[in-house]
Amino acid sequence: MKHLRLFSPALLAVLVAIGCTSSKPQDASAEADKQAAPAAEQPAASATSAPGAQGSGSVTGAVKFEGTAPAATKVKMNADPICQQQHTEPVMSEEVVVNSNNTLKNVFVYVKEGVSGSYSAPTEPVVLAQKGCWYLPHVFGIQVGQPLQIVNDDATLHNVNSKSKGKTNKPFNIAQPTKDMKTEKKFSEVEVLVPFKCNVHPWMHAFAGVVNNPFYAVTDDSGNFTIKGLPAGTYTIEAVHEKYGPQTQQVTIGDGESKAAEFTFKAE
Ligand SMILES: [Cu+2]
Repeated sequence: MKHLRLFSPALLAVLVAIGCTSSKPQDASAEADKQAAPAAEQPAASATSAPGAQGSGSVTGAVKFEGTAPAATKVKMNADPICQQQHTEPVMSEEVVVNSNNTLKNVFVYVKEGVSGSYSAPTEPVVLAQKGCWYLPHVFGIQVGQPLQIVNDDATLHNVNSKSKGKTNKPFNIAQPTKDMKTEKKFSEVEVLVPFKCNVHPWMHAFAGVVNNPFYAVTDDSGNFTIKGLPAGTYTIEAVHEKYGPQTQQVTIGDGESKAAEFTFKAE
């Protein structure tokens, strides 16, 4: 037990809480993951479903923000010097990021209804980095069955705690004690949004929009989003924000047509 002295009492408490006192990655829900694995290998739609079409329509728009944005809070990382020393500039909370043009960043926008056919998951992984004790990206989309590669870019322990509430998506809780450690996960069903947090650094939060088609986007520094490649049809578009929740609207697009959609979230 001598090596345990290397850890601070806080880290030790976390390690004990997640059942990890070795230098190897541990998965507190490994057994649950094993059971869920067959489901994760299945495509989103049943095998009898026809392949989904690629079209040339698009939905482009912005997510506006009305009212006074909550004051951004400065993140204190002094609990872990390895985190703190990687930042020369102040790090601000990303829970609500209002852009200079009064739009909202990090809103997950996707086609909730109206897509037919099944879309196979890309084999290319989505990468969730932990760099400077910060998740990059903060909000991201991923398809059912697509690999999620979780990477530790820091020379400190991170714990990745997924709080999935799905029927077949299992929450997972993994420790990545060393730099460059990688863990791959998959989701087996649509779930928007799946939160992630780090038990060691409680300021670390990320959110995944798990969908079963490639028609999604995340709003950028100007609050804009574009969803391309849609076949002609009538779709329910949903915009989801981690604090302000979901909003939906219907859009009908013809072949090759580009339609605008605008959402407005209001300060609480
Ligand atoms: Cu961490």
